[in-house]
Amino acid sequence: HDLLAIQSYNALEDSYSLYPHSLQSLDDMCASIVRSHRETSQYRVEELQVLRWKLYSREEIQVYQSKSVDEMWQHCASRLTDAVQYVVEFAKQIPGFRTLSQNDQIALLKTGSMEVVLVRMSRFFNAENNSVFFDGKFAGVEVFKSLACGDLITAVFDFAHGMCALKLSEQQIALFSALVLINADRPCLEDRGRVQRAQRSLEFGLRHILHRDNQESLMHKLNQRMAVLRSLCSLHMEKLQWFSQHYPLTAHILFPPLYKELFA
Ligand code: CLR
Repeated sequence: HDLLAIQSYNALEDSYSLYPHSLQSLDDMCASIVRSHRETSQYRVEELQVLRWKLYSREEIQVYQSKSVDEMWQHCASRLTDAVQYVVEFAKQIPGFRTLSQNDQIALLKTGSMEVVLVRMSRFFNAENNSVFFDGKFAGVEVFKSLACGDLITAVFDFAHGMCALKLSEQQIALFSALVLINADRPCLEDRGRVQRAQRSLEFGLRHILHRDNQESLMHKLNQRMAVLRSLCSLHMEKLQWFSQHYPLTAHILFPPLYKELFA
């Protein structure tokens, strides 16, 4: 698997973080996840804040809209793949992830990496004018017109809007992202028990920071968001199948290998 190069990283003994016994180790686990999130999130929130005024002009939107379907798909698939690569980096640093078998790591990434990209999208989203940071400027839904999957784009933008409304802190986003990835309900897991133990300690961690922030009611809302994420990702897979049927050559030859490996 070109995907992970998992073999190359240092399999540290991290069982202590799998079973946080004390408040101290729970704090440590949360801190390390927050650090990994920060290191792999491409842009800091403050940086994105100052870029908010950068919107695409009429002419620039025209350029995107006049691209052919397969040209625009190829472009977006490669942007998405960049984002997925950072999520893979993040995953590798989650306590407990690297102690899973390679098969289980890949199974979790196949279903979870796109979901985490969508969670992260809320950081790159301006809910005031419904635009997302894409290729260096903020883009509305119209920029993605030539993909010919308006329903998916609308659903993705709605999701980002809903996430923004929760006004999550970076710590909360980090723990939530980890929990989206480490999910014992995913298909094709060899050692479900191990994933479940990791999931439980992450849940514990998220509860802990929500409690500290006095926002325990968010837990329920975040669980609801998880259900929406699943439906978005199956819609993404449906669109990808549609695209591969109509443009088999682009999908086969020009899509990034990682994109194919995870989603095809
Ligand atoms: C998500 C957060 C990442 C940075 C990032 C990179 C690419 C962006 C993505 C974010 C959000 C979703 C996005 C994507 C490029 C194309 C995709 C705007 C901001 C849209 C929804 C089109 C999807 C088309 C597929 C069906 C191919 O850290």
